[in-house]
Amino acid sequence: MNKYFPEVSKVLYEGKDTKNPLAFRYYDPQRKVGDKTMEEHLRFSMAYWHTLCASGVDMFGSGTAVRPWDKLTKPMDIAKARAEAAFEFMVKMQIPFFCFHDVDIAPEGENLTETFKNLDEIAALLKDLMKQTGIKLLWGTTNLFTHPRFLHGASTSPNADVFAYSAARVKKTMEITKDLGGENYVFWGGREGYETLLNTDMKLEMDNLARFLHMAVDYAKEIGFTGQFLIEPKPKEPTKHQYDFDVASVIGFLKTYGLDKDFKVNIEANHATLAGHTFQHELRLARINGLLGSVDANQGDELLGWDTDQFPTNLYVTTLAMYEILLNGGLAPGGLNFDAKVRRGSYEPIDLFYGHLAGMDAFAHGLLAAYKLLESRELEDFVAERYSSYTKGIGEKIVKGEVGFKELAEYAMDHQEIKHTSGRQELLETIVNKYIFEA
Ligand code: XLS
Ligand code: CA
Ligand code: CA
Repeated sequence: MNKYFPEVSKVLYEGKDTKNPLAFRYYDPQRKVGDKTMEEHLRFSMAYWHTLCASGVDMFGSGTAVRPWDKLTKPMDIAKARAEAAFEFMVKMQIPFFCFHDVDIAPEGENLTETFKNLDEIAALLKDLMKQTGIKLLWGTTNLFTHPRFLHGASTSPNADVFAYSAARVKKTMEITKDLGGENYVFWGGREGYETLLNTDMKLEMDNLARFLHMAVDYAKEIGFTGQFLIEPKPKEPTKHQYDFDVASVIGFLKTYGLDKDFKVNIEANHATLAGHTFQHELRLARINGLLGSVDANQGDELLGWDTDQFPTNLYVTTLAMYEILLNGGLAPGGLNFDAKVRRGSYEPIDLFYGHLAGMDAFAHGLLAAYKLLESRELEDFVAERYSSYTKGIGEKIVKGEVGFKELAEYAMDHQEIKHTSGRQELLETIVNKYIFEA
């Protein structure tokens, strides 16, 4: 496997003092952190769409990326070259998982029959490459947003034929995901939302989205697909408002429609920021509700209001993300999928390696810092003490449900002098920094 990226050999761990730009400084796959190796903690995954398919096209300019298959013209030849290149890339980067949309791996045909035939052919090739390399499928998903047929949405389209067509596509990708041993299946509703309420039956659209997801659950049972179903929240882009706005909206939706036992969430860092939350907030909310399933590891730009899907390099953010993930007991069967693309100006194949390397080292560093932070219990002890009034006296009675307003009012009459303690934010930030410096 040295055909597509001959300029790069396998990227290895060389430690933090290495001068080699193509070596890991922190990611040492077999290094034990607690009772798991780094590889087991982090479960890195490559996103097929960005790494193999993105051309660097933007609203103002055409593609810039130079790729090894540029000279090929037949769509199926390109698809095969991409598949082989994907596995060469993952082997060289030591990435153990990948994720794909149906349209990333194979070109659409003239009709569903042709599209499915193309998919089957490439899926067979992927299966073979997976067997050769031991690389696994983290999740599959269906692209229900690029083609003009989805211009009004997929399962939330006002047109029932689009609902049916979308079902056919999800059914097929689910079958392929099952056949490839995929550990999860993702639903991201890029066009499941609206542009204006003036033309929108919001109630029917949300009911239909739920109907669609129930049908997916039923079909998975029918074919024996046991992977975890994940919903990926995003507040907007491409539509003005998306129903899976953020983790809180998804929790409400899943509970309203009786889907909360069958789904967890796939949290993308950049989507959290678009929703006006920190990445840690979204991870925390999902975790405390038992719904943290997987992560799309990337970052946005603080000055831009759109989804830039950059490789994650911010150590503060990766540390606090790993802190939540460790408290979650890990992500498996989910993982850390680099839903990230190189910048348009980083158009050379080698930039794909630099991008993933940056992200992998940033998360490995975050893991080390978060592990030590948790081991020290400095934050946990502080928080426990901060809420200790609920472990005794009136607080304990509140928690145990032993008092109501009447008893509380009586108690308050006798305890009107309230004593606070400092929140110590600056001290706590210094503690977090200390573990980041030391990792
Ligand atoms: C787009 C989403 C998408 C999902 C999978 O913003 O991140 O790529 O992860 O459809
Ligand atoms: Ca994503
Ligand atoms: Ca994104």
